[in-house]
Amino acid sequence: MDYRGKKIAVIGAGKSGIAAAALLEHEGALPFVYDEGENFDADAAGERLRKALVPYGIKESVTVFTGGLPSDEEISSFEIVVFSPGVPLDTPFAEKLKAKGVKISGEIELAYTCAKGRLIAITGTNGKTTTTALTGKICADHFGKSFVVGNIGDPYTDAAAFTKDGDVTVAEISSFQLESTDLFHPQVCAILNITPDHLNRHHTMENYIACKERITERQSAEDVCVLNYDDPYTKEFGSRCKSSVIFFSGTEKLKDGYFLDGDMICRAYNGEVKSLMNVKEMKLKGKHNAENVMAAMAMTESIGVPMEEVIATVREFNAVEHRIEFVRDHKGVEYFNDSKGTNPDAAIKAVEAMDRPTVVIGGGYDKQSTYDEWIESFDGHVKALVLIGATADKIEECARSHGFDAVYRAESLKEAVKISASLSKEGDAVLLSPACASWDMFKNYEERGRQFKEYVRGLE
Ligand code: UMA
Repeated sequence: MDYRGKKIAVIGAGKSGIAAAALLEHEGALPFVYDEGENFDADAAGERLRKALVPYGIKESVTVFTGGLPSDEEISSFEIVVFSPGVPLDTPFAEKLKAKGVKISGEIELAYTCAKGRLIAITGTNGKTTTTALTGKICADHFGKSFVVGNIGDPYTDAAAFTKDGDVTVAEISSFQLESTDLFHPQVCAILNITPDHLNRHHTMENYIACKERITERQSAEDVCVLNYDDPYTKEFGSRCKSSVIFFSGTEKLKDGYFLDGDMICRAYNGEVKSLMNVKEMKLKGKHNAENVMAAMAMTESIGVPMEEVIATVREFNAVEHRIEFVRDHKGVEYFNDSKGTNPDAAIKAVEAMDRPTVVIGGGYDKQSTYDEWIESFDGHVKALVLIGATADKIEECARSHGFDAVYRAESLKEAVKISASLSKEGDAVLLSPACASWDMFKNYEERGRQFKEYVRGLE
C-alpha cells in the first residue's frame, strides 16, 4: 500500500496511535492524530512520537495533534482514518466516515500493509498472551529471531517497517483489533477459545464470535487455522472455515491433531498417534497451559520448526510474568506468582493448575466480586489461605461459610509471604493469586507481583 503524500487521520494517541503515526511518517504520509481523552496533552503526545521516530532516523515530525475528533469539514480531507484498538466502530463518527466514503482502517491493518515475511496471528478469549509469547520464543529459537507484537503490548505498527522477507512475526490479536481488518492475512492463525467477554463493546455474543472468526477472513486452504476442539464455537467453526484446520483437545483423543492423553501431549496423523511430551516436563502449569502449548506446537510445526526443537523450547519456557510464574523452589516448596489473577475466574485457573498442596495468598482491592466459586475450587488441595488487603474480611467470611477455616491474616504482602512459608512444608506450593485487583496496596498488579518475587527470593 502506498501511503506517500496522503493525509491520514489516526484516532487515539495511546501506544497504537503513536506507533501508527510514526509508521505513517516513515511511509511518507501526513498523519493527523486526534484523541478524545479528557486530559489529552498534545505536547506530551508529541514527545512520545519524537521517541517513536528515533528508530526510523526521523528528526523533524510532521504529525499534527488535536483533541477531540475531526470536524465534518476535516473528515473529507482524509483518505484514510486509522482507528486505535480501543476506539469503537459503531459510533456516529464512524457512520459519518462511511457516508462520506472515507476508508476506515485499523492500526493492525496499517501495520500489516507495511510488513514483510510470514505472519502468525493468535486470538481467543483466554491464553492469547502466553501462546503468543511461547510461539514467538519457539520461532526465535529456531529462526534466530521473531517479532512478537500486538495486544501483548508492543504495537504491530512499531515493528512492521523493520520486518524483512523470511522473518516471522507472531501477533496477539484482540477482537477490538479484528473489527477493523480487511487485507490482514496471516499464513497461520489460532482461535484458542471463545467465552463471553467485551460484550459492552461488541453488544452480542454473535458479534464477538464474528470478530474472532475474521482472523481467517483472507485465508485459503494453503493457510493454517488452529482451533480448540473442546470449545463448541471453535469446533463448529472448523467445519465452515476455508483454511486447513488443525484441532487441539484437552479432553478427546483426536484422529488428527494434538491432544492430551493423561499427562502426555500427543500428535495424531490419520489415526497414527505419536507421544510428544509429558506435561510434567513443562514449567507452564495447568491444563489450560497444556492447551496453549498444543496450539503453539501446531502453529510452529506447520511452519517447519522440527518437533524436537519445539519441545526443547516448551520445556524451558516459563510463564509470562505474573501468570502462574514459577519463582523459586525453597526448601522443597514451589513458589508461584499469579499477580495477574485479578478476578476470581483467573484465580480459579491458577488454583486448578497446582498439582500439590497449596497455600494461597489472596485479597486486595474490592471490585465487588463474589468469591464463592473461588473458595469452592480449593476442593481439598488448598491447605491454607493467607489474606491481605481491603477484601480480607469479605473473603474470610465467604471462606468460613463454605467450611474452609484455615484462614490467616497478614498486614502486608511481606508478612503474607512469611506466614505462607511457615505454613508450608516440602512438597507444597505457595501461590500468590489474589482474585482481586491490587490498587488498594499497590500501583498495579505488576508492582504486587514483583514485590512478591522479591520477598520470596529473600526467604532464608
Ligand atoms: N481514545 C479515543 N477515543 C475512544 C477511545 C480511546 O480518543 O473512543 C483514546 C484515549 O483517550 C487514549 C487512546 O485512545 O489516549 C488509547 O488508545 P487504545 O485504547 O487503543 O489503547 P493503546 O494504548 O493504543 O493500547 C492498545 C490496546 N488497548 C486496547 O485494546 C484497549 C492494548 O491492549 C495493546 O497492548 C496496545 O494497543 C498495543 O497493541 C490492552 C487491552 O486491554 C492490553 N486489550 C484488551 C484485552 O486484552 O482485553 C482488548
